[in-house]
Amino acid sequence: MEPLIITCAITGAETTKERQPNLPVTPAEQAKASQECIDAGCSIIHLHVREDDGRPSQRLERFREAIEAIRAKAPRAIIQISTGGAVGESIENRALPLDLQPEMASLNLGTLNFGDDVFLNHPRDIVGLAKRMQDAGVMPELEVYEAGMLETGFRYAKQGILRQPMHYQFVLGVPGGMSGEPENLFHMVSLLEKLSRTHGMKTPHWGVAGIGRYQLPMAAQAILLGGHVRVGFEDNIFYSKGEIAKSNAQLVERVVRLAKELGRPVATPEQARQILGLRQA
Ligand code: KMH
Ligand code: ZN
Repeated sequence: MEPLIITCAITGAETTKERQPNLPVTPAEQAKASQECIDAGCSIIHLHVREDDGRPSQRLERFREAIEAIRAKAPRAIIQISTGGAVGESIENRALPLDLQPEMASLNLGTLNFGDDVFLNHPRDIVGLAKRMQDAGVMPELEVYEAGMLETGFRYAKQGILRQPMHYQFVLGVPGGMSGEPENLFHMVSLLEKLSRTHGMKTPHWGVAGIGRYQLPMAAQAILLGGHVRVGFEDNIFYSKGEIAKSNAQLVERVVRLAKELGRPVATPEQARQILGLRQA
């Protein structure tokens, strides 16, 4: 099986220091967390930034500071900026960090209820972001929260809006999207394989981000099914039920141990770049 690519979503836009005191918020904290994660076996840092008071931000300068700090401490890391931002952020602001030409960026393929909010992704905006990414050589990671969004990716690939092979992230467990039950992951994986055959397209790479209590079981299942894994405080703040995780790296370390036990090699950042076909930043 392909080496396992581990992504860590170290900060997110919703998690607070009140709920997770070890959340990295400043560029220095994010750089330290990234270094620990990369040392532990992670390849990709999914990056949201915050202002010093913890508010989610899409400010270009803040992304620049965070990326520079991460590159100084963890030069091998693949940095994937978020174009999702926080719920309610304008699409203009969400696109801003693309100006920094990161190796990867998230691209959300549809609108959904996101807890008590609505996470809006107008088709016009999705296509606009996809074109900007393609022009800048930024590899999109396709964030999908339900099966219709997966099918949307294939539609865009047929139209040439997305390049092949695509790279999907199944985000399972957001209240409003598909949950992290095994049936849902199996459905996503088998649909992805079927659509690839039907359309004669290259089979996309895929990973799964289980939200909250789904993080660990989704990781274990992805290791066995040949997918990739995302962990981190954006999606889950606990190590086990009622026990707050000490660091993002602690969550990465567990996935590395699981992969070793199950006989799946873990990708280095260099291998991850090759598997996903990234251009070097
Ligand atoms: N904060 C969520 C509303 C992404 O990074 O692209 C969206 C999100 C997805 O986190
Ligand atoms: Zn995110």
